[in-house]
Amino acid sequence: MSDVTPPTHLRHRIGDVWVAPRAGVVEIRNPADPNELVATAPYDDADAVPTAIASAREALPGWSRLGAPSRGEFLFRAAELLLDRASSIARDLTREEGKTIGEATGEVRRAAAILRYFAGRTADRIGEVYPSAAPETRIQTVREPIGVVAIVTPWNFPIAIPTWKIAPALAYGNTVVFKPASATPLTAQHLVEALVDAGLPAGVLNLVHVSGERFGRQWVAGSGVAGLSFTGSAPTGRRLADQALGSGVKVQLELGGKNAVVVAADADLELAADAIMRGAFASAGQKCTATSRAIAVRDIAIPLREALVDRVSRLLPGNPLEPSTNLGPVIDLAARDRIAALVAAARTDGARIAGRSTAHEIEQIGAFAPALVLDRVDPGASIARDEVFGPVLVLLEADDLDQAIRIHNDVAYGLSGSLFTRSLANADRFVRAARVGIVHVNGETAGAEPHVPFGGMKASSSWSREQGHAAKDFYTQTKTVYWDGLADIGPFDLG
Ligand code: UN1
Repeated sequence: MSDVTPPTHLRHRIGDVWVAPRAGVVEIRNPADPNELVATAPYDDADAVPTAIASAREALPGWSRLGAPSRGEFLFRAAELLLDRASSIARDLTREEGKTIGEATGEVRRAAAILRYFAGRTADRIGEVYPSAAPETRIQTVREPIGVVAIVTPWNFPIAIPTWKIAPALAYGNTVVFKPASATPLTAQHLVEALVDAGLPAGVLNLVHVSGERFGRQWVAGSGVAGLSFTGSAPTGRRLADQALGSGVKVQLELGGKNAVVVAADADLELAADAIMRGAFASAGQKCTATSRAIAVRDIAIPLREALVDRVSRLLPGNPLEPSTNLGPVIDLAARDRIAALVAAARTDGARIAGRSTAHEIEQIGAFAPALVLDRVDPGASIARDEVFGPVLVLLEADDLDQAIRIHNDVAYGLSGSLFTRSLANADRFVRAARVGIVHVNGETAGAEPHVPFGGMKASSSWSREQGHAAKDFYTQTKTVYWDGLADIGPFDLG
C-alpha cells in the first residue's frame, strides 16, 4: 500500500514568512501504513511561540481597524481555495490522520462552509442602541475584538475544528496564533496556506508547529494573549485553563464526551441501529461526539444487539484512501495499544465481545483497532464511564425509560446524546432531562452544523459554546457607550 508521494517538509508561518525548523523535526507517518513518511514538522523551536505572538500583536491594530465585511472577503476567498483544492487536501488528511477519504473530503467541504458562514457574519450588526433614563443620553453597545487569540486544536478533525475557531476569530477582528495537534501538522498547513493565498495580511494568522509541552510552557508567559480556545483532552485543557485564568486570559474549552444513544421500546430499530453504527464507528470512533454507549430499554435490548452485531461484522478494515473502505485506522500504534488495554481490562471485569468487525491482514501493518460491540458491561465500569476515543461501543440495558435516562446522565461528561422513539412524550421527556449540550431525537450523536451553538455540559466544556452566533460571545467583548449631553432638538412632528 505504500505511497510514492514524497514527504512534505513543514514550516511555521510567522508574520509573512514560512520559517524552517531550527531544533529538529517530528516525523508524521501514515497510520494505515507506518512505513510511509507523510511529512516532517518542526517540534521544539524555542523562538516559535514568542515570535508568533509578537507578530500577531503587531498585526492586531491594522486588522481590527479594517471594516468587518472587508475581513469577510478574505474568508470567502479562502473557502473557494479550499474547495478548489479539496481532493488533494482530503488525500493528505487521510494519509496523515487515517479517516476514510469520504469522511476527509466531507471535512474539507465542511471547513469551506464554516469559512463562508463566518464570512457572512461580518455583515451582521455589531451592537445595539438603548434608551437612557436621561432624555439627552442615548446608550449604544459595540462588539470589539478581544485581541490575540491562541487556538489549540486536536488531530481528529484536523481542518474543521481549526476552521471553526480561526474563522470567527478573524471575522470579529482578532489575530491568531494557531497551534495544531502535533499529529496533524500537514492538514493544518493546508488551511493556513488557503488563508495566506487568499491574501491575509502578514501576522494576522501565525502557525506554530511545537509540542504541546513547549506551547504549555511558553504561551501565556507575559505574552499579551487575550484568549485561548482549546479542543482536546480534559487534562491538557484543564492545565492550560489554570494557567490562563491565573493570567486573566479568556478561555474556551471543548473536552471529551461519553455520549449515549437511548433506544426506547417503541423505537424504529433499523433507524436506531444505523445511527448507532455511524456514531460509534465513523472516524474509527475518534470523535468527542462519538456514540460510545447504547442504552436499550429491556424489550428492545436483544433485537438491538442482534442488529448491531450483524452490522459490525460487515465493517472491514482497509486502506482509507480506497473509497469502499468503511473502517480506517486509529491515529497511531500507541492509540491502538491503549484501546486494546482498555478492552482487555473491561473483559477482566466481565464484559463480553458480542460482535466485531471482520479481521483483515491490513490490521497487522497499520494502527487498526477492531470495531467492537461489548455487552454484559456494568454501568459503573470504567469502559462505560471513561472516554475510549476508539471504535468501541458498550451496550447497556435499562428497565424503563427513566432508568435509561439516569444511566445516560450518570457520567462526568455531557456533550451529546440521542433518543430513538416514536413517542412525542418520550422525546420531550428526554430532551428536557438529558444533561448534555447537544440533544438529538432519532439521530446520531455526532455531527454539528456551523450556524448553531456547539458545546457540552458538565466536564465536556467550560460553559461557553462554539460556532453560530455563540462564537461572537467568545471572540468579542462588549463596549457600552453613553452618548451623553445630546442636544435637545425641540418638539418635532411625529405625524
Ligand atoms: C462532529 O461531531 O462532527 O473533537 C464534530 C470532536 C468534537 C467535534 C465533533 N469537538 O470530536
